[in-house]
Amino acid sequence: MPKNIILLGPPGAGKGTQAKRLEEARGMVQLSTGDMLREAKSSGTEMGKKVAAIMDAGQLVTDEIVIGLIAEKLEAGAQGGFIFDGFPRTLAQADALGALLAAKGAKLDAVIELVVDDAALVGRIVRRAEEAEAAGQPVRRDDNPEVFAERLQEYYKKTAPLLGYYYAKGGLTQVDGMAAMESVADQIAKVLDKV
Ligand code: B4P
Repeated sequence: MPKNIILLGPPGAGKGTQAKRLEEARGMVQLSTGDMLREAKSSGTEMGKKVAAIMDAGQLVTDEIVIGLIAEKLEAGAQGGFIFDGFPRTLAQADALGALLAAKGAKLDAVIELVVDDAALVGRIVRRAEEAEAAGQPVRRDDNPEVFAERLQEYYKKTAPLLGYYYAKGGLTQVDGMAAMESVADQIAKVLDKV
């Protein structure tokens, strides 16, 4: 049975890291709106030009753009189910996702919150930037302490309300995102095995 899940959590919580592991381990399909937007940015499309400055400032891209990207990807379907990584990030996006899934006769099977404290988050982001630089790879323009502070503020203002939204629907499970990556993956596997 395909399982559709959301990975929720602040920037740098490890949503992308865990989504990639789930793709490999379970044949699920990762839908990362962050990756989709970065791809649009680097390919220089009209949409990419529109979103570049917003992302570089650590703010959220408009609901309309992001919901459009997800709606397109859902069309293709996924045998193992979808991992929504970085989506939804607002209540409007959460409502839209519910409607899109319902229109396909599908539903959400789990919403998993990766819980990580703010100090650890900024440490991870700074480390990622340093590692990329040392390896001669491009550094994400939003991976620096100043922009990160804005990303975190956006999270608490616009995304954190989703925790109560999904909790009220009875579908929110917290996992300890401060643990080592392997251990976070084990915790997520246990949640998925139960649904
Ligand atoms: P995203 O790409 O979603 O970026 P993120 O939240 O920073 O990443 P994530 O939580 O996946 O962390 P990761 O695994 O990489 O968003 C970027 C921007 O795109 C947003 O600011 C916004 O502008 C825009 N955007 C995206 N979606 C949107 C939406 N729906 N609506 C509007 N705008 C949207 O991990 C980070 C680091 O931690 C890595 O270096 C990793 O190696 C490390 N790490 C992971 N797990 C660890 C662990 N357990 N222990 C130690 N380190 C760990």
